[in-house]
Amino acid sequence: MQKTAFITGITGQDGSYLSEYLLSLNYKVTGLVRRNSVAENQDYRLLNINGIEVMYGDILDQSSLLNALNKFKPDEVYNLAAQSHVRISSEIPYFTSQVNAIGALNMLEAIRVSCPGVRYYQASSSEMFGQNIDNDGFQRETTKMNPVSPYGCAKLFAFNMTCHYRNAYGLNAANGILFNHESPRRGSNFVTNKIVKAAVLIKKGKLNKLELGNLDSFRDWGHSYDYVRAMHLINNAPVVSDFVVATGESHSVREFCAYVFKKLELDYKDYVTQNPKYMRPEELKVLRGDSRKIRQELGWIPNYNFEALLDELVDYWLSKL
Ligand code: NAP
Ligand code: F7E
Repeated sequence: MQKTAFITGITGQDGSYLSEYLLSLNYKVTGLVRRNSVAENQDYRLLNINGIEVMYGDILDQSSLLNALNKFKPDEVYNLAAQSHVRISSEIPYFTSQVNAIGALNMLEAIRVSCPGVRYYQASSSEMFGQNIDNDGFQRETTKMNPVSPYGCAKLFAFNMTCHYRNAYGLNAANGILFNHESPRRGSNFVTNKIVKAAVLIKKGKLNKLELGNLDSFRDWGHSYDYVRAMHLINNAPVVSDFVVATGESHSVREFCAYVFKKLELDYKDYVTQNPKYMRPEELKVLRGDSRKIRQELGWIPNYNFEALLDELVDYWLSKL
C-alpha cells in the first residue's frame, strides 16, 4: 500500500530533496507551506517537482498542524521547519526559539493527540554539541551537548522533547543529529554557497572581494541528497532511536575557500577579507561527526565527499551566473 509522508519545511533545501527522494520511492508526499507576500517565493524550490500536495500552515499555528494531520493522515512525519541560520539566530533569538523549540513541541503534541502511531523524524543538529568533542576528535550520539547559539539551544529543547515523547508516551519519535549539509539549493547566506557564488562572480569579473567572518572554524560538510536518504532510513529504523549523520571529514572555512578559488585558477588570499559583521557572539569551532551507528545499523553510505560536493557547487554557479 502507498505510504504518505508529511513534511514541514518542505520548501527548504532538505524538504525539496526529501520530497524528490520519497516520490521516487512511490510515497504520496504532502507538506506545510508558509504564506509569503510574493507567491513565487513561497515554493520556488518545489517548482520542478510534480505530484506534491501542500497546504498553508505554520509550525506555530497548532490548528494548522492538526488540520494537516487530519487531512493527509500520514504514515511518516518529517519536522524540518526551522529558522535554520545560526548567526541570524542571535539577532532573532526569541523568534528562533519559538519556531525551532516550541514549533517542534507543537508537532509532537499534535501527533500525540491525533495520530500517536505515526513515525516522527525531528531535524536535530550538530550545533547542539557546542564545543564538546570526544577525546578522539569526533562528536557522536553520546557526546555531551552544550550549545553556543540560540539556534542550538532551541534545537536541544526539541531534541529532548522528542526523546521525552518517545519515552513517556511511546511515540515513534526519532532524532537525526545532522552535521552541515549543502547543495546548489542551499540559501546563499550560508558560508558554502556564499563562497562559491562570490568566487564565480570574481572569476567572471563581476565582483572584486568577498567578505567573510571566521575563516578558522571547521565543519563536517556533506550533501543534502545523501542526508535526506538518512532521514528516511531513521524514520523507518526497526528500533526507534537517534542517529548522527556525518561524513567524518572536517575542513576549515579557509580550506573551503582555497579549494574553490584554486579550481577557478584564483588565489583566495587576493580576494577574501574579514568583516566583524559576519562573526558570531560565540563561535562553534570544530565539528566532525562519527556516523558509525547509522552506517552499521541502517546501512547508510554517503555518495559525496568534500571535493565532489565543492565541484558540484562550482559547476552549478558557473552555469547559473
Ligand atoms: P532551510 O532551507 O532553511 O529550510 C527551512 C524550512 O523551514 C523552510 O521550508 C521554511 O519555510 C520552513 N519554516 C521556517 N519557519 C517556519 C514556520 N514558522 N512554520 C513552518 N515552516 C517554517 O533549512 P534546511 O537546510 O533545509 O534544513 C532543514 C532542517 O534541518 C532545519 O530544521 C534545520 O535547522 C535542520 N538542520 C539543517 C542542517 C544543514 O546543514 N542544512 C544541519 C542540521 C540540521 P520558508 O521557505 O517559508 O522560509
Ligand atoms: O557557517 C563560518 C561560520 O552559516 C559555517 C546550518 O545548516 O549547519 C549550519 O550552521 C561556518 C561557521 O553554517 C561566514 O562562522 C565564516 O563557523 O554555513 P554556516 P553553520 O552555522 O555551521 C548546522 C549543522 C545547522 O544545523 C544549521 O541549520 O562558516 N563563516 N564566514 C561564515 N558563515 C556564514 N554564514 N557567513 C559568513 O560570511
